[in-house]
Formats: sequence, C-alpha cells, structure tokens
Amino acid sequence: MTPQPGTPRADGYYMPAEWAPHTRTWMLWPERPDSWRAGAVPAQAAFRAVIAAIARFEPVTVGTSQAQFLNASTQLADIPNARVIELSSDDVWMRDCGPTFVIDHAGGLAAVDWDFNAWGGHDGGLYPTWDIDSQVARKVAQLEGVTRYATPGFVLEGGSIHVDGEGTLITTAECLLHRNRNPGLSQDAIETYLRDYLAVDTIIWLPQGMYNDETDGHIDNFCCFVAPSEVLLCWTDDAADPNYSRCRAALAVLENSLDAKGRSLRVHTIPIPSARYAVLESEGGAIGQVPDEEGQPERLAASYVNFLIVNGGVVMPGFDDPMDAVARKTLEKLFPEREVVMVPGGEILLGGGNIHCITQQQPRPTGA
Ligand code: KQY
Repeated sequence: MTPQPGTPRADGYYMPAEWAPHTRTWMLWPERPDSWRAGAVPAQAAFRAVIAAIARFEPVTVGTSQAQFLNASTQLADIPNARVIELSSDDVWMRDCGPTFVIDHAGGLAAVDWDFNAWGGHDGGLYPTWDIDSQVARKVAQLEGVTRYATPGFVLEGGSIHVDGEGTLITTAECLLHRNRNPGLSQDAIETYLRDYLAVDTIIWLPQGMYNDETDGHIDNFCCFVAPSEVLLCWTDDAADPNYSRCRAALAVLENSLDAKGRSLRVHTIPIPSARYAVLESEGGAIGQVPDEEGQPERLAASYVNFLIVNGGVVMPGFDDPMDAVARKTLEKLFPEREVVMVPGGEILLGGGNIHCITQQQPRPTGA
C-alpha cells in the first residue's frame, strides 16, 4: 500500500486524547538480549503483567518474532482479551515505532507512519540498525486496513508528544530539537509537521524531559495531559536531584502557557520515585551497578507519568518504592471514574522505558 498523499489535517483527521475511547492497545514482545537481561525471562513476565492489566479493560494485540510466537502464545494463553500475532520488530517500543492513529468526525481512522531512527540514528541512537522497527507502523496500518500517511524525511517518536485532542500538543525541545532527529529543520518547520499530521494548533515546548532519559527527554516520561487544560508533571523538592531544575523550568513554561482554546493550564504534580540505577547481570541475576561515563552509577529515568489510559482504567508502573502509594493516590484523584491498576515497572525500566513507551492505543472512531 503506497502512503496517502496530502496530510491528515487536510483530510479531516486529528489525533484524539488518550482518554478518548480505544478499540485496542498494540504491544510488542521482549526478546532482544542486549535490551533484556536473563534471556528476557523477567521482562516477559513484566510484559505479561502489563498485558493482563490492560486486557481487563480493552483488547491487546501483541506482536512477536517468529521465534517467540509460540512462547508468547503460551504465556498469554489465559488472557482472553490478548491476541498474539507474528509481527517482527527490533525491540518493544510500540509507542515510538508504531503508528500514531488519527480519527475524523465521520468514523474514519488513519495512521501516521513517522520516520524512525532509533532515537538518534548513528548520532547517539540506541541500536545500530532499526530497519525492522521502521516497518512496524506500516504493518499495523495494513493489518487494520487503514490509510497510512508517511513523513519521509521527518523523524518523530510517539513518546515525544502528548495531545489533549482539542488542538494542543506538549513536547520537549530537548528531544524534538535535538540535532540527531531533524537537523535540517527549524522549530517552525517541525511545528508545521505537527500541525499538518496531528491537526494541532498550539504547541507547548518544555525545555527538557527527565534527567538521563535515553530518549533525549521524551515528554511521555515527564508530563502529560490528564484532562482538557490539565497536565500532570513529575516533581521533586530535592535540590540535589538533577531533575529539580528540569521540573521547575517545565512548571514555569506550563504556568505561562494557554492551550489551543485559550485556557490556562492547571498543573498537577506527581513525585519522582527514589533514584534507581542500572544493574549488571550475572548468572544469578543483578550483581552491581552500571557506571556512566564519569564512573558514577547510571541513574535510570524512573517516572510514574509513564502510564497508559485505557477504557475505564489507568495502568501505571510501580517501583516497589515508598512513593508508589502517593503516586497511585494522585492518579486515583485525577481519574475518579477509572480504576487505577499498578503493575511492577522496574524490569521494563531496565530496558529504557515504561508502560506508555511499550504501548500504542488505537482510538475508536466515534463520529460515524
Ligand atoms: O520510549 C522509550 N523509552 C524507548 C527507549 C528505548 C531504549 C532502548 N534500550
């Protein structure tokens, strides 16, 4: 299927908010040994728990390699709402290599297939080849039989944007303006892509995302919309935490921004869990910390904002941390009509992301 000419906006499509109804959630199955320790066995158990949690609320489609198809099918066999399909990928980050779905007001669904370069290509990207990931969005669009809009020459990951479905988008300059994404494009030219492909009018640029996030500061690990004109921002009051200044810089921007409908934003905050570090693997499991370039243990970008809103629920990561209970209460207050389900997120974090990063919602068009 050749991509659709023109742009989604010109054809009446827009990206709905994550809280709008879904048809399903798409995921990929972990296997890659340089991302997932111990033969990916602990990661597969963690993914299984996420799949089971989401499947309580809506169907989940899980793509696997040919080699993992039977294993995944067996492990997920008792989750009735989970479907396993053979859909190869380089790793598991469906948010980033999968399509961004857009809908119209007449029951239509389409997919945006952004260029993908594994978070930076050969200038700081996270794996050396990404050609299989680059085909994931196209394969999902074909499986669903929907129109696909491609953006040749324009790199974007789904985790680097959040929308309110009413014309506003939030992102970070750290990621979208990074030299390893679209070095030939000005901020204005990048905004034009976002306006044309997602039908947004107002773009709010936070300076940075979470400290040491290997995605170069994806917004979905730092700040998100929780309702029209309401956002949730990671927060720490510990001045020694490298996130301290990042949180304050983001707050200053959010407090001085209006959304596409001219409303001020109400900013809610959620604590950052205690510092967590990458671990070295041995035969027996984790034995030590991975040093960063200065020889310090590598801080992981743990965040409770990396949750997924599903039909009637919110599936959030927990870190076996004293802040888990506070974070859960925060989401329960913000989403009183949804059930908040906390799933262990530590193993997924070791791979470089969390629940939002490994999922992609397919909105249910409601306008027909
Ligand atoms: O969206 C994400 N958090 C992707 C992270 C990729 C990590 C690869 N090791």
